[in-house]
Amino acid sequence: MASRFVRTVRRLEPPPRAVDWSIFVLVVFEAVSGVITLGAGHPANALLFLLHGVAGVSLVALVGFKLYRVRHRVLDSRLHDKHTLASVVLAVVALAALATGIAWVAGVEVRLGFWTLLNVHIGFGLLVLPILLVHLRSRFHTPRRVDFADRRRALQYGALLVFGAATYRATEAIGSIQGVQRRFTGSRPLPPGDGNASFPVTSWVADDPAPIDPDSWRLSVEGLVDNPFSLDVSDLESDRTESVLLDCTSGWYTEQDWTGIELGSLLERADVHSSARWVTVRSVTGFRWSFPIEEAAEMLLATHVGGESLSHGHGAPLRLVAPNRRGFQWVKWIDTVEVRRRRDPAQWLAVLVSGFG
Ligand SMILES: Nc1nc2c(c(=O)[nH]1)N[C@H]1C(S)=C(S)[C@@H](COP(=O)(O)O)O[C@H]1N2
Ligand SMILES: [Mo]
Repeated sequence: MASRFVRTVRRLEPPPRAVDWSIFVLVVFEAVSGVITLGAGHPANALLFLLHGVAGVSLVALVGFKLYRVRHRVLDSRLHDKHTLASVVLAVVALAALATGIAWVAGVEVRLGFWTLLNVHIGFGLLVLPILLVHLRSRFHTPRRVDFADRRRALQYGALLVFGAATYRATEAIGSIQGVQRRFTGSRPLPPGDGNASFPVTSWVADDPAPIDPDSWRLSVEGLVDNPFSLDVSDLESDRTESVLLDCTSGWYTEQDWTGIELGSLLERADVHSSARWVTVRSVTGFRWSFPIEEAAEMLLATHVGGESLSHGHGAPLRLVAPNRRGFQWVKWIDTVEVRRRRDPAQWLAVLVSGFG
């Protein structure tokens, strides 16, 4: 019985070079799709999250074939060479990325201090591709046509995909049996509650400004406008309340009532040029994100959450509410709205380094 199983599995194993190159292709796909999903908050992107998961499970099978094949080279010290260590590090990091991703989908609840399992998955995931490139420098074999051009290959890859999809679905089912709901982004709901205290103060990397003095704070609306102007705290007339879901890449979400002013009303007052296409919303810390102007016009600059004035940690006196955008784009402690022709190219760098030094 067991040996029959092993024989069946071995029949599904593609030849070594095909396994190795498939691993490479899937790792590149996982790295790229993983990074893209971080910025994807709209349900129209749900397929990308699904493919990322299915490809991850398929990788488990391929990595299993690979490790089984090279086991002697790792376990027998006489077969070691100067590249063995890097290969072992690669195996450990790749398995950690796969295991944490799968555990997250399965609903496992562990926290490593400040970090959720999803954060840890992202961390290991980002390491895999660079280490794999180092590994390839010493273990490179050009792909050969004969390893791929074979009818049997199609069957093997078909089986791999079915395995990936079925196992991914089963893993999700395990999560939901445990009562862990997830959005298409993978994020889990926080316990229900309203207002400042009901969701964590979260910063993308290191942003942590001193509380903002309401007497000296100004909001400046500038850029491609005929009528630049600035407001102080007493000018903020919050008149719109909306229930909007905030979904952080750390893996949690919360739906809150946000009250504030419509960004579009400020743009109207500023009289934007016809050449304007983007709006950058910037924090006192330099942290910023840009949005297409039509989308930005619908957004809320919030002063209140759940009927309470925003706390400092949640972005007082003014923070962006950006529906269908990931949490890191919900800029806190806003002091500038800049109308532009193009997207701000430095924003990725700004969100990563903001708060350091
Ligand atoms: N200026 C600034 N705004 C920011 C951040 C930041 O680090 N700096 N973090 C973002 C991230 S990652 C998230 S998830 C949300 C979290 O909002 P909260 O702290 O009110 O929960 O704020 C976003 N806005
Ligand atoms: Mo976040």
